[in-house]
Amino acid sequence: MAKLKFAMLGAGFWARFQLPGWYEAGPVECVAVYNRTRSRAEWLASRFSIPRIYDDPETLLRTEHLDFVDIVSGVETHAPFVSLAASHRLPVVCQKPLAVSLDEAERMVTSCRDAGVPLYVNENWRWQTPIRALKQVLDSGVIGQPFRARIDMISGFPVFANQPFLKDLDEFILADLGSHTLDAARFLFGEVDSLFCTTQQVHADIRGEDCATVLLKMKSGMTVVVEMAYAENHLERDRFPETAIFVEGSAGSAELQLDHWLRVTTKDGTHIRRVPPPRYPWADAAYDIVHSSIVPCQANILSAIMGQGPAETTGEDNLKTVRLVFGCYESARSNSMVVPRK
Ligand code: 89V
Repeated sequence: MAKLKFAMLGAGFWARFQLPGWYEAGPVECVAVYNRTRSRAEWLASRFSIPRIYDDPETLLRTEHLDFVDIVSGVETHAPFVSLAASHRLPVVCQKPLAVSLDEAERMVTSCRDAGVPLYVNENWRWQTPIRALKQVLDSGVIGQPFRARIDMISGFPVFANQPFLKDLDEFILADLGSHTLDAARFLFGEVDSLFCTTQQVHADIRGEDCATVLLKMKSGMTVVVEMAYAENHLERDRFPETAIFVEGSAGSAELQLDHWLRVTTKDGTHIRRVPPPRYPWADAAYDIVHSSIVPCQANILSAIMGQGPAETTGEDNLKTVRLVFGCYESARSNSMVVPRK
């Protein structure tokens, strides 16, 4: 099968994991890389044998013959780069968070839809092996009808060491991590009716919030609490960046515990198994669970680009998660329950 040719726009921290992720995901070839700082693009190109380097995205798109574009640059570049790819009528895969504001995200999705250009979001959290295993348990019906759940990603990990730009964001943990955890909530439990959120800033030297607590009232009637923190404090059970999830159902409970243990309790007792992610040599061991989830996420997007079936994390789908993220900011600001935009 002929390889799909793509270009990567951005050569920062995530590019060096998303790139090998594409090679695991299917028949692709990265033929060009753009970065504003050319030396970073050169570094990525030499490490992954990418033949051509650009420091201007317009020149890249005018010159190269591509099947799709992968945007891995900073969030402020997502809208202009998506629009650039769309003007070349190329399917475009964009990093999360999709946009700097809800209005901008809405415009990106609408303009791609109107132009008939497929837009996908590299929203990988829901593709984590343990989260998929938990979803299978819920779908099997063994714990009955879920009525309450708690999702937490509370970590003391020094997240700013690898991603220093996160310190400068006015909106931090809900945008960066909430994009993932709220998407996982939608994946596991369906759509949200209304929400309430509080935020805190523990680090003195950052601009945004590094702690958030969200109460989701789901359309199904379920209550879901999502807790997030990057307070860089000392936690006994810190396993960055794993998500712990506890679900109560009418006939039992299911719990995803740290170190990938999945416990399912029904009237017959507790069944315990370990559901670890695959290990890839290119993944950073500290981010294993996240880096490994890049592969099935990109494989799913690739099969859609190749016309072999729908993708889960389309722009349209991700917009529902973006509405939750910005609904949370609105709730925290107004100290009130918010109905996310429809
Ligand atoms: O996956 C991510 O989006 C990362 C991290 C896990 C550090 O939040 O930014």
